[in-house]
Amino acid sequence: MTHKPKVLVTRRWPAAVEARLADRFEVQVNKTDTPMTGAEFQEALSRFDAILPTVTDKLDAEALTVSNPQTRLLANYGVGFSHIDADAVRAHGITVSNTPDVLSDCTADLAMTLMLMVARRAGEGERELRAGNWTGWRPTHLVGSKVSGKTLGIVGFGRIGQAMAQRAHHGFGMTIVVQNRSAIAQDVLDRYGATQVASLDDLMPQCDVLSLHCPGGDSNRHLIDGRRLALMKPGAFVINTARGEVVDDHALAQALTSGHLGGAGLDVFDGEPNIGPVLLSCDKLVMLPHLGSATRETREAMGMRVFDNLVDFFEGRAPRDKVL
Ligand code: 8YV
Repeated sequence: MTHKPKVLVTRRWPAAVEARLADRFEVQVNKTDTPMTGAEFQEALSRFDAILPTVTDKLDAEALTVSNPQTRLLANYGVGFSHIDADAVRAHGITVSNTPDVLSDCTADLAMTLMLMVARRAGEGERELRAGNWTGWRPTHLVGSKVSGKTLGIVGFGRIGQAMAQRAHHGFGMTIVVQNRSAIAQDVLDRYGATQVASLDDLMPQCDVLSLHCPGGDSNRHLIDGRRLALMKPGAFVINTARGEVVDDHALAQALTSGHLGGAGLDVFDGEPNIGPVLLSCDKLVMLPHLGSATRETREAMGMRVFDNLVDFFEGRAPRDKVL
């Protein structure tokens, strides 16, 4: 690199990563702790060689309506990139990279957390105790469902889906059934004693727990809708650590309040951080504020992975995690 490329970090990152970036690049960090607006992105696209967005940065077609952008790379801090308009970046010839692998363990850990909290009614129990309403131990109090040995349906069998299968099958003796848009090699399925079904409609009736690990975006919007939820066994659970738009909130709330579903656990929301009132009133719902990758180790590793992609790109190679 002859000159230091100009790089925009759109939110505060772990200090160690900000320092590493500053060694190698001319870095500007948005320190306001509020997401940037579309107009701010349009301005940034004309000034920075690379922008390092997060899931809160809506780089939609409008934000990307610029002529001759200076920006050549969007090095996304995160694995999911459905907040970036693929057609618009292709039209500009902008490269996009993400941060796979480094967050699979922690995201799967959080999906397990939600599954266990929901099945064992931990959210209800905590709320009851804090409200001072616990009257003491009794045999029928907050009785949940056993998870060990049950059937887990996984939608999307990429790295995170497989990390979930690893935990659920080898740790909890769960039977794993998967649905994925392409065929999964038999030796990969065998690692988790998993079976792949042909369609989502085939998967739904088989699961005691359904866990989502597919991409978001328009093509998967409301993949889990009222019709599909009705195909699930009575008392089944739904866990979403993927993207909010994959689940139809109203259909989910309806399936919870009618008693058809036994519970649900959500880490992601359509239109987050705004949570639909329809969800807030559901008792059998555990909700977390998008914490999937939120550990010190993972957030640092994600930043280092972005750094590696930047170095690849500005040394003239394809970024190792190029997705567009
Ligand atoms: C991140 C995530 O926290 O990587 C993803 O796709 O959803 C989270 O792990 C977020 O995307 C950061 O941009």
